[in-house]
Amino acid sequence: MTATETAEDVVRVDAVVVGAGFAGMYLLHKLRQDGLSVRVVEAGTDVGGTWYWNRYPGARCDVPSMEYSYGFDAELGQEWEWTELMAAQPEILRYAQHVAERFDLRRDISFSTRVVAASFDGGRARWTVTTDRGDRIEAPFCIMATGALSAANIPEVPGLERFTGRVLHTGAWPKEGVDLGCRVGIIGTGSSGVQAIPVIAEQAEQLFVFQRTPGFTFPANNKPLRPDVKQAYKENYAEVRERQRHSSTGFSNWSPINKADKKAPATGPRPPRPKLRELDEQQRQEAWQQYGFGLFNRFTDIYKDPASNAAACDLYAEHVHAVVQDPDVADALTPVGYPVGCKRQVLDTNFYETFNRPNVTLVDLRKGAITEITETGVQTETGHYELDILIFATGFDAMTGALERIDLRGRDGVRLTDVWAEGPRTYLGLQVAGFPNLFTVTGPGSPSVLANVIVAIEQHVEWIADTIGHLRRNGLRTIEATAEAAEEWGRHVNDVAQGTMYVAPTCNSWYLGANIPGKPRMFLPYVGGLGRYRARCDEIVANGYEGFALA
Ligand code: N01
Repeated sequence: MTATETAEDVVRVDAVVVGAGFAGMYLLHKLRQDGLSVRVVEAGTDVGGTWYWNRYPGARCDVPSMEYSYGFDAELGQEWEWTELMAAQPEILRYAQHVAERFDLRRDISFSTRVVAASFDGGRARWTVTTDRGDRIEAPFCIMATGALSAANIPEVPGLERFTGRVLHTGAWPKEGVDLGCRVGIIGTGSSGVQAIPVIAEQAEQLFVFQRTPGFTFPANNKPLRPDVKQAYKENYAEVRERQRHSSTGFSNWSPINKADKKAPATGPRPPRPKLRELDEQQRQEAWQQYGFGLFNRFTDIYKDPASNAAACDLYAEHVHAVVQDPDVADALTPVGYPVGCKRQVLDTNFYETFNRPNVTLVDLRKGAITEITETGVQTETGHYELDILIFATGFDAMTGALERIDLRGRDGVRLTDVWAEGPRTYLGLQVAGFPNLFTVTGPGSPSVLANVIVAIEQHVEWIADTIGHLRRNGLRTIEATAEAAEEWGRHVNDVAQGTMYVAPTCNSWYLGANIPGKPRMFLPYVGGLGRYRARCDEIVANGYEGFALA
């Protein structure tokens, strides 16, 4: 089927998809395969989503490439050649472009076009999507593949408009690249900042790092992908993908080492693993010597037991001081006052070492906050820093921002921003009560950002496509989450997060919406695990779409 264009320039299709990142691309392919006409609207000039926008120096993935890739097409898995254990942004973008070509996706994508509004007409059971170019697209189904980390957050700092230098955000990096051989300032030391800082430091005349909260970051240990490892994966891809789908985090935990080389499993009950807090000082130091940062994976009590967590934080602080030569800078880089495991794990390459360079200055905003941006730089309570380029590595209005920036109206014109005024409520992260036939991929309340996101995306896309297929086959026009089911799911999302470091009282993270002033504090993703979530979604279907109203 093809899209129909009418005299009033309304494009009519079976489904409209917002966003051409990994979710939007697979949705287009899958729904097309199911015989639907689809129109995808994308703000960028090409596919790739996150990997299109985040081109900052040093941007790369922290999930192994062999598993951070689509699993829906076996041939695609065989033909694509990753070069590194964890791929850099240009390679992931090339992969997305390859997928677009392989499945002929671009012909149904409107690029350089941003969706500004979408509203539901209950009488006709149709969504109308409006873009910044004045296009109107009508479809019974509207799917928001807008990404969980795509609405860039630029904090309101007085005077920003006066700055005569260049202002950039890591999440909207210019395609043509940037000459950084000058005085550069960067605000933010989350995943993006930690990746960018060592690479920018090599190019900049001077780099000023404005840090508000020091984070925990672990060495990425990235390396070229060994041909035999790649081969082993490819030979076993069906098993790897299956294990990914049913795991709690979207990782297969499959080892490319020949099973025959592995030791036979020990028989009898396993001795209990010691807890970090049970080790005395000497044993703790020995554990550090033996495992290094691996210790944080080995002693999982760190993430549940505050005493173990405090012991791990002490060890971490010692490491920072061992690497960073200036003790004052090391102090400033040491996280204090919140537990490890509260914020998203960060992986780095030479982050701490970078602060030993003569052209790098750490500005500790805990000693004096930014008061304003001037014509020539950044003014803090402790000094003025002259800059040519100011980079915001200040993250995103995560999980809800991209949806709330669109004027989204459901049944009877109700606005999403009103419904979510006290915090987002969804059923499974897939639907919002009052918004029939609107689906969100990796929405709040889904495992998404706590899992290998491509695996999470594939589960959502397949569930949505199967649901649309079910409606069409059965002559049903609408599906809508009930308010009760959404409430119940919200309670469950909150309940499973309790007792984890993510919601510790001293924790502030984008998972909790704490990075955006005024955003309701609520744990946004589902921490119950992707495998369990998948099983629940399947069970709901088996029970006749329990919690949804079909009409
Ligand atoms: O954003 P962040 P990010 N004044 O929100 C600081 C994914 N990702 O873009 O902690 C001064 O984590 C803020 O300070 P504080 C990944 O899921 C993945 O780095 O709020 N500072 C913090 O230091 C990640 O978690 C990859 O006090 C301000 C920083 O800005 C997510 O994206 C790579 C400030 C923001 O850190 C977001 O990461 C990159 C202000 N007003 C990203 N406002 C990989 O795959 C904010 N900050 C490896």
